[in-house]
Amino acid sequence: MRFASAVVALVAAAVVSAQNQTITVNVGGTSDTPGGIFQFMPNSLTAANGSVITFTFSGIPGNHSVTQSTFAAPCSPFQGGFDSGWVEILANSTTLPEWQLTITNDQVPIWFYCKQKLPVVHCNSGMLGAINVKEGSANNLEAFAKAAQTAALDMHEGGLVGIGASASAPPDVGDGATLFTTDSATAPPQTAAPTGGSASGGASGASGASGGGATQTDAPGGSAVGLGFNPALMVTVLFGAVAGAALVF
Ligand SMILES: *[C@@H]1O[C@H](CO)[C@@H](O)[C@H](O)[C@H]1NC(C)=O
Ligand SMILES: *[C@@H]1O[C@H](CO)[C@@H](O)[C@H](O)[C@H]1NC(C)=O
Ligand SMILES: *[C@@H]1O[C@H](CO)[C@@H](O)[C@H](O)[C@H]1NC(C)=O
Ligand SMILES: *[C@@H]1O[C@H](CO)[C@@H](O)[C@H](O)[C@H]1NC(C)=O
Ligand SMILES: [Cu+2]
Repeated sequence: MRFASAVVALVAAAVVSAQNQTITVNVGGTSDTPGGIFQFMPNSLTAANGSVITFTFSGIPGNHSVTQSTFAAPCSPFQGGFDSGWVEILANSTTLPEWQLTITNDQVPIWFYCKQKLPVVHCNSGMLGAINVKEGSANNLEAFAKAAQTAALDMHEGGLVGIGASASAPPDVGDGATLFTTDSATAPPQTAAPTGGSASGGASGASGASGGGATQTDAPGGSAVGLGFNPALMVTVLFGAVAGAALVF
């Protein structure tokens, strides 16, 4: 049932077009959002060279990324692909961090996903999208989404410059959010440096404000928070959820 509704949601997704326009994609929903937390809205776009896509991290609370993949490996980074890093937004945040991506080659399809793994792999849950998919191609969003449901997650870092699209700066997180460029929750060993990520130094350099995350020692523990948060923050998040529910009911 869950599978069927996910596919229906993808088929029904709006296709947004732009020529030298600024288009906005919302990154992450809330539990009230139709389609849920784990999605990009819209998830299918057409954008010509020079168009700027503004990814607005709209899922509050949330902890999401915009990471380029290939069609063939939906939940793994494209070597030399773009990567926003994880943008963590706490329940009490009132700011919506943004990240601008400019289309540099509208002739290549661009596939992207969220590389958050807690409490479930967001990519497996449908948090993915596509730009400039060729009409009629078998390599379409529906096929990509289907493959993503069982694809292995790879959280290696990309850079600012991607294939077919590039950013000139990391996400602007302001005061209300934190940018993570490595996964401090489990501190996985870096087995290999990503190759071809020519601007990754710039992205890493901007992560200075996120050092607090490195002090976290909790095991991920498969928490049910639903937003990629550590157990240490569950209390805050649950409290917020209860408070929110109290307002609704
Ligand atoms: C539109 O995009 C093209 C391709 O990048 C660029 O050459 C042109 O200057 C842009 N036009 C405007 C008005 O921004
Ligand atoms: C938001 O919550 C965090 C974590 O509980 C806290 O550290 C921060 O001070 C709060 N910020 C505001 C503006 O209330
Ligand atoms: C967009 O830019 C790429 C890279 O320069 C180029 O190959 C492509 O033809 C351009 N698209 C159009 C419609 O001109
Ligand atoms: C957000 O995700 C990053 C990457 O997984 C992680 O390092 C960080 O601890 C997460 N933030 C919270 C509050 O769990
Ligand atoms: Cu996500």
